[in-house]
Amino acid sequence: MRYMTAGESHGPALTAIVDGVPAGLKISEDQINSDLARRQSGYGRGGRQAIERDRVSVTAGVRFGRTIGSPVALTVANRDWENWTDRMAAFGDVPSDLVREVCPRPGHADLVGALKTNTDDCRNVLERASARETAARVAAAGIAREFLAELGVEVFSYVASIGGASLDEDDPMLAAPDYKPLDIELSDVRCPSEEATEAMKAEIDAAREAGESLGGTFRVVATGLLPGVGGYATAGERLTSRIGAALFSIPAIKGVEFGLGFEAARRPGSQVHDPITVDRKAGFTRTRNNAGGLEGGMTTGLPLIVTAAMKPIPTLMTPLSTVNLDTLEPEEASRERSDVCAVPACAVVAEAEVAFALADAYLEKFGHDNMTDIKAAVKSYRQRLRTI
Ligand code: EPS
Repeated sequence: MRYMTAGESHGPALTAIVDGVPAGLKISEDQINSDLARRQSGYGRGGRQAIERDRVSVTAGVRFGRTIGSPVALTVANRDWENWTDRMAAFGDVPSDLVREVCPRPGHADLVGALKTNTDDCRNVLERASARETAARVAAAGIAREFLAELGVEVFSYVASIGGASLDEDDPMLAAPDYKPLDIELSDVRCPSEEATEAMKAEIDAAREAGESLGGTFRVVATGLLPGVGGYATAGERLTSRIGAALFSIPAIKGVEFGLGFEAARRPGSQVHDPITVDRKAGFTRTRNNAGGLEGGMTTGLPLIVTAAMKPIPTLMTPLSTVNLDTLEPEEASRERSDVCAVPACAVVAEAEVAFALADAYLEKFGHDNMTDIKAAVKSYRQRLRTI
């Protein structure tokens, strides 16, 4: 299962096409819309989210609520488009009063993108490099999430830190973090602790006051996984690299850790690897989950736990210095309307990327054509594992 998106931040709409979707999968528009709303939420978002009310429109591949085995096309309209029709028109003459973006923001794709594409207007780059595109990813991932849910796999996320404020957790690798979804979603920063939520909001307030922006870390957790999904034999099969690449494809992601992550490099082997036990009913399992649910590039059957780090958003209301592309003189970077912090939203996008990578690996193992055959293959595999 793969997706591709198109669309500019202030163009008419974002579009996604998902292919490799099996027939007979139930799709819920409401579920996708609720994920889109989660991605829009979060303390620290800027004025744009007051304009947008992201809703999906499914225009291909689904009939009477079920997939029919053809590519699924999804669209999310940009409500802000009506304010940009002249500046972002697909055709017609360049408006005489058009203000080009010529002061590239350090940390954004503006400068390198403009050099690469030979444009004198960074808007041609920033419109697509904008994280607005991730709305299309979340919509598209609705297909992957429904597929996984049918097979008993759930994907959720929570924010672990914003700036200097962190969630104080017991060792999350001892077992799966089992926070209540409601506690996460009711928090303004999608963090399951009220105390940490308040500390994170205070960091965001201080950053806004100072014209700053903030990054942070979050975890994505997938439960209900079968062991042996992914592969060890070739580079392309390894789920570690596939999920890693998927997460690094999200704008602003600077680090990804599986399970213990970098901490594993500081401990001796006996305190890193997870002892194996066997249970007559459940089959093989582990006494802890330092591996974060992946061994040898395959799922172990324990929850997948992956932590990602997001850098602060490059648009600063107290801008850094840059160079004007027209005059080559030093100037302040442009001050686009922006978010102070988008870590809670980014965690929802990361759920989408993890869901795609897992759905793709499940389809590889259990077949592609239709849900009946896939479920039969999953059932037979489950039975074989229990009879070991
Ligand atoms: C973004 C800048 C802001 C964000 C946007 C990403 O948009 P605008 O320039 O229109 O105020 O709100 O994110 C979204 C629109 C979104 O839906 O996530 C940027 O420069 O990357």
